[in-house]
Amino acid sequence: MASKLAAARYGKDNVRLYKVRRDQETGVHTVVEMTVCVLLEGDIDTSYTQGDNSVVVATDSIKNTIYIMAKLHPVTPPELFGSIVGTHFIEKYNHIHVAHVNIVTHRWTRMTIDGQPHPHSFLRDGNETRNVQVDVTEGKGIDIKSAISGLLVLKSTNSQFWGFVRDEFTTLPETWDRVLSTEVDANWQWKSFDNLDAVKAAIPKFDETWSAARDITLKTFAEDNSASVQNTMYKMAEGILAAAPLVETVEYSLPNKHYFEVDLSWHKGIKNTGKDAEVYVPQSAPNGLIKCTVARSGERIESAKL
Ligand code: AZA
Repeated sequence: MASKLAAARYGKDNVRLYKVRRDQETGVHTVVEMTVCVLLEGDIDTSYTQGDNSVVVATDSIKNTIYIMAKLHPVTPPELFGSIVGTHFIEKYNHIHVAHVNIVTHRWTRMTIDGQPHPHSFLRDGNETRNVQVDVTEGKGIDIKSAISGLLVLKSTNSQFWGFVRDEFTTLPETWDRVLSTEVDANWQWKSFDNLDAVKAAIPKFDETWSAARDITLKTFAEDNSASVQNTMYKMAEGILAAAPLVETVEYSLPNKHYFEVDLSWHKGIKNTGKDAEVYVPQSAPNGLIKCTVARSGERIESAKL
């Protein structure tokens, strides 16, 4: 059978990394924990088609390189560290042309003890992560997507959903007041950077934009009297585009985590629906899943890219 290798990339996934910075004067420690994936592309086809390992930088060496880079360079902001790691691979190996670096940064929030920030103790306050996908392409530049993932939120009122299609398949009642809960997955694509120096010139923007995106997401969620998940997420994305000029597109992916009313009238006529609803049943599945990509031009992005 005639066949050819249509696409190939390889590397090390789930590289766990922790770095501490010890301020010698104050004794204050700062810690970062991340999970890194590096996948390489280039003139590596013969390793697949002919068993030619001379073109393979072993995935073990890729893992070692991540630790060496973390020791020699800052690991924050993750957009910078991803760019440093990716640039290293395309510069070090002539036959490697693209490096894809994914970094998930886990939360370690400084403890407050007796009202004071503790110098060396931290807590995991939730499963939310800060993620980046950095693609470094020889001769093209550095493409960066930054993300918030796993930020679980709920509001107990100011969410409506009515006016939707009603036909012979519809059972969902219209509502003017419901519980709204979702786990925020938001990402923003930066304008392409020419090289590592261009990324370095933007260093302060990465933390600022992550912080602004998180604040805008939470403020919009809390303050919008939501017509739908669709409408509220669009307002969030518009807010991020307005706040961050170097960002080209913003994407949201929001599960609608349903909380159903439960009729308890079978027990002594208890009222627990409509305006009397207090006890609800959180649903684990199925859930709605609402996605969008918002761009500056207003042009619709092909759905295949979602
Ligand atoms: N959007 C919502 O906000 N709520 C819903 C939907 C929807 O598309 N469908 N059912 N409930």
